[in-house]
Amino acid sequence: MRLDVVTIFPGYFDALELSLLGKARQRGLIDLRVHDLREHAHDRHRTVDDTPAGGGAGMVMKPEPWGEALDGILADGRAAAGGDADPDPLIIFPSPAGDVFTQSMARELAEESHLVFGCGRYEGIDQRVFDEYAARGRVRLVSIGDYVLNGGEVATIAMIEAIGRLVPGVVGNPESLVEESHEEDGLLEYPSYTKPATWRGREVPPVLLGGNHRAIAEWRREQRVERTRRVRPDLLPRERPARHAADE
Ligand code: 6GU
Repeated sequence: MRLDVVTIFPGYFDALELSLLGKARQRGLIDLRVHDLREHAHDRHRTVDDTPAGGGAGMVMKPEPWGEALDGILADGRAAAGGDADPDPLIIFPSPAGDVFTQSMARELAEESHLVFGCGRYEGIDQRVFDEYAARGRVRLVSIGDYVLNGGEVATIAMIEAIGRLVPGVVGNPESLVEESHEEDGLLEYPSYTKPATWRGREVPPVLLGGNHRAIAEWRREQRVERTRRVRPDLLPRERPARHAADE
């Protein structure tokens, strides 16, 4: 999978040299390229922002550096595909105004061969950049949740980690992918324990030490349902609405 990121802070993405994703890059499973937007600003101060048309607070990212950066990546993607059926890359702009990123979206995006992330800062990117690339190909605005970040970088790292680990071969034991929160049946994970059997007077639940695999599986299932009911009831399959006493 090829991933391109456009940002004014390439340093954020050093984190993706670590751990599982870093190894996947070394093994050639993930080809991640980080581009500094300022390389495409040609004035003396390498300006990427300007005041908003119509006035107002904050600054807006200028369209020209974005156009040059994205055109370069798209052209390079076509050249790398060598004239083959080049699947049109999907351009993602992290934005609190986008569709909410979920595990199901991560699964969908993991099927793509080329994703481009455009990380905005300040009050956002000139709208014509979205309009231009949406007219020429596929563009999505994606939010990682209902809170405000200073820019798209941290959101992009979160998305790349969630998507990257679903790329075949990235996670060594594919079984570890299915038993997780938000996978399989949409329930949260069960609590995990290891040795010692007693720590600061706290015991590992005896069922886990009893060797009865059926009982362990049942206990884990109960824990998942109970935990989900307690912290994320919105994730539970819809139960029939409780009948009012007056209906009896
Ligand atoms: Cl994708 N970007 C920004 N700036 N803030 C966010 C976000 C994205 N998702 C949630 N908050």
